[in-house]
Amino acid sequence: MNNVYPSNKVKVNAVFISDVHLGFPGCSAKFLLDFLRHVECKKIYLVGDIIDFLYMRKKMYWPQEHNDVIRTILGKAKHGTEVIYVPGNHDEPVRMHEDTVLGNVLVKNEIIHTTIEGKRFLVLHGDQFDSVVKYSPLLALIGSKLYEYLLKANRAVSYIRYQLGLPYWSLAAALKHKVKGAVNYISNFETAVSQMAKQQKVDGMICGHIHRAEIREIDDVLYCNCGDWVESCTALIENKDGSLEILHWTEQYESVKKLATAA
Ligand SMILES: [Mn+2]
Repeated sequence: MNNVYPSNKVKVNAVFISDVHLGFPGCSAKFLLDFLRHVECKKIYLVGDIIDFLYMRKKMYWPQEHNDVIRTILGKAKHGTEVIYVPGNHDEPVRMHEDTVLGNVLVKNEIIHTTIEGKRFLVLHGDQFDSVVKYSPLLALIGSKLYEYLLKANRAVSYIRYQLGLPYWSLAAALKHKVKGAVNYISNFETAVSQMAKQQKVDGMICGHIHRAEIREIDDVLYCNCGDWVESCTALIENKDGSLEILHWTEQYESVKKLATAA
């Protein structure tokens, strides 16, 4: 299901976003800002790789839009939204601040989220499975120079498609699905995550890390991945009725724009 939210707000219980990669040129801050401005929720979980310290160690990159993302999130935290920051491997330095509250944002390396229906989900970034899942060319790609070029090409393609009035399409994501090793890796990762959910006796897992949004039942547990804001611009949401759903914000964004022009 893909609801279109015109001028009104997306009202949900909880929002889960991961792999934003602020400080990395591939970050789609514009779409994320638009999403954050449209969403109203009780809780926001930042599921890791929000700030790309790994990239910034190599090169400093911090445009205004990246600052605006931080300001918008802190603004929500100040005005009653509970914000929980679950760091990932690209923002690993934050992990040593577990249980600290930074600007109304609570840092937790992992945390249980209970839905309105009472279902329990373990929330963590997902790099914890890197040692279990066999080496992945896909993960080696994320954050590399090649990935950066790929995303640049992606932006060029997006711009042309936009000019032609075609919907958003991710070159990087499309290529990733074509690489055989990547597909195997994704399924191994999903299996490893689900096994952990069973061990921890939770109803499901919510993670990020592999830049691929998904909600799928695996072996009686619900595997949820928030996706990313580099290629796919996706968020996982818990609706008012407790159901979980993936929002593809580029689609929402375009629908809203079309409605606005039609009006
Ligand atoms: Mn990661």
